Amino acid sequence: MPSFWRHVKSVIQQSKIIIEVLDARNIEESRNKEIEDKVRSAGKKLLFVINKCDLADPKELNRYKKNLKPSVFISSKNKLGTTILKKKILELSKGKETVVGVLGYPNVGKSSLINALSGRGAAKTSSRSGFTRGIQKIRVDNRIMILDAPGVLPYKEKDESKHAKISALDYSQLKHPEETALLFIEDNKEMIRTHYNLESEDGDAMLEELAFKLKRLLKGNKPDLESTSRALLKDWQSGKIKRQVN
Ligand SMILES: Nc1nc2c(ncn2[C@@H]2O[C@H](COP(=O)(O)OP(=O)(O)OP(=O)(O)O)[C@@H](O)[C@H]2O)c(=O)[nH]1
Ligand SMILES: [Mg+2]
Repeated sequence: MPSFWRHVKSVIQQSKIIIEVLDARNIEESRNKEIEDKVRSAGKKLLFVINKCDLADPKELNRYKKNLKPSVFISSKNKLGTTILKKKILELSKGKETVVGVLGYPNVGKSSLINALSGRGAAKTSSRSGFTRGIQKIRVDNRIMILDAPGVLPYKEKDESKHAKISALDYSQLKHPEETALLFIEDNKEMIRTHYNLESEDGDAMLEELAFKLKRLLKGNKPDLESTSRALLKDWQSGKIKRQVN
């Protein structure tokens, strides 16, 4: 069994409620059905927490608010929604003391969520002996204990473009940045055109135009498409580009 599955199993075993953290900009794609199945078959309660709502399109969020249940929408960055989340956890635990495991893809904001809930940096909380390496236990209040765990990808998923899009794979680690950036542009033309103020219609042309805008050029003033692709995905992953359409 790969080590990340050992973490997942251990977190599920120790918890009564599992929070699956999802990225508000890519809610569906950041769901890990393997984890959801494991949580359900272990008889534990599953709560969806949609994080990074400050970066998402409110209209799209409203659609999910109706359809994805139980769910809480938050921004760990702006500390919005954390009181509602605590209330929801206590509602699920029927007011009793409870242990909540936090799982999800890498980089969706699991640790940030825990910091926002506990009101302090999780980094200050040391891992306790007896726990699987990588899992941290953090007290939120007198009734809620939270387990932080490393991010997990679905077992057989090897989709670089998808992982880059949901920020699970860092822009600097991409093997095929240009291919990934072009797929990303194709799916998000309007958003990217607006953000960078581009005029081109076609995806390839947009990437070239962006290279000139960002002054990412090779000898002879040729556009450096690889470096431009990484720059675009960096801006996306670091939250500079919002989904909001005004
Ligand atoms: N804009 C915005 N950024 C956020 C939010 N929550 C987290 N981030 C950013 O997302 C990045 C990842 O956050 P982490 O909390 O480290 O994510 P994680 O899920 O614990 O990541 P791993 O431990 O690597 O799996 C950081 O750069 C955070 O600043 C949020 O609500 N809004
Ligand atoms: Mg973390």
